[in-house]
Amino acid sequence: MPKLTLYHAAPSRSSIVHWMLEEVGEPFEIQLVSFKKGENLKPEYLAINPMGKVPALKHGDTVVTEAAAICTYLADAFPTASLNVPVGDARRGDYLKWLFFGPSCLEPAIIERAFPRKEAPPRASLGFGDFDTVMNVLAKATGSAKPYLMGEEFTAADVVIGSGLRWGTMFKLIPERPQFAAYLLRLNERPALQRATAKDRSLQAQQET
Ligand SMILES: N[C@@H](CCC(=O)N[C@@H](CS)C(=O)NCC(=O)O)C(=O)O
Repeated sequence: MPKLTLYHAAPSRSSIVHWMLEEVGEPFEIQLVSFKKGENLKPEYLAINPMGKVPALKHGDTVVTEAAAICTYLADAFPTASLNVPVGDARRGDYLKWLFFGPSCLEPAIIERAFPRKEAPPRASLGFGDFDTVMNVLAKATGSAKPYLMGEEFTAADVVIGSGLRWGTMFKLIPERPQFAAYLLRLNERPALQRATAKDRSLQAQQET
């Protein structure tokens, strides 16, 4: 079995993958990358991710970067964990839509809210369109989630979208909507998320020493 290593800063966007790995349930190692010590910009790490960012995942000789891509990869690589919608299943289109919606719409909308530009580019030129539309689309999707985005089955799409919504809620960057609150409550009940969050707390102390 090829070894799984997560390059991680706790907590950060790599916490998305930490949660995903806990859901997958295969053994994995964590290699902490300290931003404070500049480890993400050292040649050894740039050889793994030339972007100088976490997360990165090593699976045997395969290296994957970009949180949503890693979640998609893990869900497909470990199908027995039932976290993907396989090729050939008609629901895969919707599943991939949510996996891409995370980094291409939800995250940029939140960042735009956190650091508004003096002059906002025209809506048509922004991939995420506008903040309110992103929130409305997600409120509709989470409001009709039964109980998850893809129905009864929890998938990698919930890890990606759920992480974005959790993060935006934590920093009060997204509006309070009953649909978001109910969906996040369901996600917070997942033992894998609870394990990853608890582990992140102790890792945070460790990585700065
Ligand atoms: N597009 C990347 C973004 C990763 C990212 O921005 N990671 C941050 C942590 S939240 C980072 O490594 N920051 C360190 C830096 O840029 O110096 C992804 O989705 O994985």
